[in-house]
Amino acid sequence: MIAWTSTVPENVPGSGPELQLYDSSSQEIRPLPPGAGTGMYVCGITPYDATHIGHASTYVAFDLLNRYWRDGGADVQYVQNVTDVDDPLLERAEATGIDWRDLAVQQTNLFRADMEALNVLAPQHYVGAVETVDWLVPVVEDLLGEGIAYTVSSDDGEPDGDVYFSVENGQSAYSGQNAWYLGQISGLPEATMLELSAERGGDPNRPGKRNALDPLLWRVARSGEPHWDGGTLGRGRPGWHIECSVIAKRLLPQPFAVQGGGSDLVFPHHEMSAAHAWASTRVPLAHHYCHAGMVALDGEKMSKSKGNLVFVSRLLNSGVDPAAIRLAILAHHYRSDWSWTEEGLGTAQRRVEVWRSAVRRGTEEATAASLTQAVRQAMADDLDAPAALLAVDEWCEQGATGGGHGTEVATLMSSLLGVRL
Ligand code: 5CA
Ligand code: ZN
Repeated sequence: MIAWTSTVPENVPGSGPELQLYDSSSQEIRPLPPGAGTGMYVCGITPYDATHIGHASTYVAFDLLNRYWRDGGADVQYVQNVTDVDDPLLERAEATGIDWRDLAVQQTNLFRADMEALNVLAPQHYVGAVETVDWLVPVVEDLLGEGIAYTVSSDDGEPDGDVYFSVENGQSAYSGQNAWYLGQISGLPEATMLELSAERGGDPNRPGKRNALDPLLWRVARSGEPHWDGGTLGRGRPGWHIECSVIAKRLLPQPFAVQGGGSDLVFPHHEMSAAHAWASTRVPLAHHYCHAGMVALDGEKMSKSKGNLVFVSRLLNSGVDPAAIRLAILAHHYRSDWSWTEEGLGTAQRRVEVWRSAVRRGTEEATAASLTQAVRQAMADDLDAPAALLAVDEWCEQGATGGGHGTEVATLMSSLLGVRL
């Protein structure tokens, strides 16, 4: 699958301090270990609906990381998936009478256009689940062979042969340093895991499973559902967590630096993706597990049933400046949960204007250099975009007094913050 197109950030002279980044697994802000590299896997969309501001906020968060690494001269390896076959996509296609493949293509195209408008740097590898079934089947076959996965047959009306990952065998089969255990990534108590599993695509109550939390690796073919050749698994389609786990470890050196996504993916998705990768290779999937906060609308969780989704494409079509959308997002720290409001967008629109005229006025060379340092310092501190924005605001008020160096500041804004004025 091809990604979207993006412009390589212009070089800003000098470089910033070492990045301190929050890791959900250790619950600490800390630097990446030496030699961790700059590989990043960010969980992509399930393309059944347009990109809402919550999705956009998550991709903008990881774009800040990408930009900070690049600013330090790193050759960032960025991989993102598209969950282009999964229950929500198939259900939406069925409900709207559109072929699921067409729906996925339409929505992925819309997502690409949104990412381009928001100036999010493209991944080097943009991979659909349906492209990777051949990668995944042997991994599941091996897990079955080792007794870490098992097939379910039960008289619940479902066909026999769905393959599940055994969390118990996954954590007891290998021990020692770095060994995966249930809770390693999420740190959650089991009762919460059970609730989240039911809410987020799991099937804790399915009869025949060894442990309620065991996630699906391979779903054998059902009539009316798409299916692929699964070798000894029989025809079927992949489970969700194994998809990301297999794509990530196939395209990045394991362990890679950062596994990312929204905080709704901490459990079960990232917990189980890490479990699968560890069970297959006895190597951790990633060094840091990073999560962006959830975006709501006017204080209420954005949800399809409430119909309160704010789509990026709709904002763009109504003439909203993409730089203002980006600034409205960046006004919140990436880890905080926040609400999209008209007021927040209004503030961002005014900010764009103030920044534009300050850049036109220009600044002294030394003032541009100290602003650059302040922005880098803020970004190195767990990607503190709100602090970076305040530093720029202050510069607009006090530092943009002319002097011919406005272009340097515009480059700083666009290269590190992705804000194209
Ligand atoms: N395809 C899977 C990941 S493999 C998925 O979660 N798709 S998604 O379309 O539901 O979400 C795409 C990305 O946006 C994920 O990283 C998810 O964590 C993030 N996300 C979803 N809703 C929100 C929200 N309200 N606020 C912030 N991020 C969100
Ligand atoms: Zn994922």
